[in-house]
Amino acid sequence: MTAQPSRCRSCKAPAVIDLPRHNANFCAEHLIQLCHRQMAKAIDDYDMFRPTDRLLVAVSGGKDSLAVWEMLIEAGYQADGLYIGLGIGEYSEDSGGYVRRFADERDLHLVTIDLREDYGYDVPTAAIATKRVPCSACGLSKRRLFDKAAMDGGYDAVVTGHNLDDEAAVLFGNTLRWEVDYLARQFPVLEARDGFPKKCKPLVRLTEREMAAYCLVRGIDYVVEECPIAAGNRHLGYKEALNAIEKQSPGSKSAFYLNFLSQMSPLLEGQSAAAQGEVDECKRCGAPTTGDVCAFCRLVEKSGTHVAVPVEMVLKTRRRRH
Ligand code: Q46
Ligand code: ZN
Ligand code: ZN
Repeated sequence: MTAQPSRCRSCKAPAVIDLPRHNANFCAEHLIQLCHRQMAKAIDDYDMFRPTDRLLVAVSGGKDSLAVWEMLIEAGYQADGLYIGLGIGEYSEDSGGYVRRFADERDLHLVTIDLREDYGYDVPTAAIATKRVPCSACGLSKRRLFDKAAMDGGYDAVVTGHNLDDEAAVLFGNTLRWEVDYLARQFPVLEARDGFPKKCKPLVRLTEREMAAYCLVRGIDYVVEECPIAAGNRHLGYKEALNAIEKQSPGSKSAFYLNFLSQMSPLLEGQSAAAQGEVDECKRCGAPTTGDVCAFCRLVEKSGTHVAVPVEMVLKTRRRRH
């Protein structure tokens, strides 16, 4: 007896993906519809933005950020892209190529910043020069430059491609350590305040697997390799742990994250230290800061005068520590 091919729940055509958490299979067309529906629900439920808003999508060249950019354009939003060249060896060269091709093919407006050309450093050099963990130097640079590009360009919100797997993994880590301050800020929308733009994550109801399938059926070419610095980090370990739980009990991952948003988040309102603290202006760049000079300007100062460090050196140092 031959096994029956699985059929789409909506139209009974051959399915391209099975989604145990929805207890259903979908064809390409209905997978695309499902992705759009889930994005629209997140935008609506968390009051992210309106059709007249100008959006700046932070694109890395990976599947999620390119997919959310395309989905927003298709849904009728005005969305430009922002790409930051981080100087992480071949990975950055490749990812920049994917982003530029994506924007060119669709005639979309892309804003680009290159850390080395525009600020005189790159992520591996900043990590060594400031003795920060590379992802911390990288995250600080990205946050500041996303904020600056959005404010300078008069955008209404910065959009990122964080998906359900990303957010559930961060929530898992924050919960394991009961990081109340981080938990209080872990919401798919951060409102604009004190010189920071609004930030939104429209893909929080969609999984990594769903986004990969979306890109496949839409023919979106993206950088498949992860950033080499991410290998072996805690975040990936949390994702694997959650995937093991999800396999045993489909739907657990979305329940863990979405029920946190509906049931725990309201109880944590006002708990964030950042929401309570006094904010000043950085003496050098005018960005909001709690000290005289912001952490980004201090990082640029130290890293810009440091000899350039190749990414391989950062990876070697990490391997020695493990
Ligand atoms: S923070 Fe870290 Fe990512 Fe930057 S250094 Fe690579 S892994 S790219 S999201
Ligand atoms: Zn179908
Ligand atoms: Zn500054």
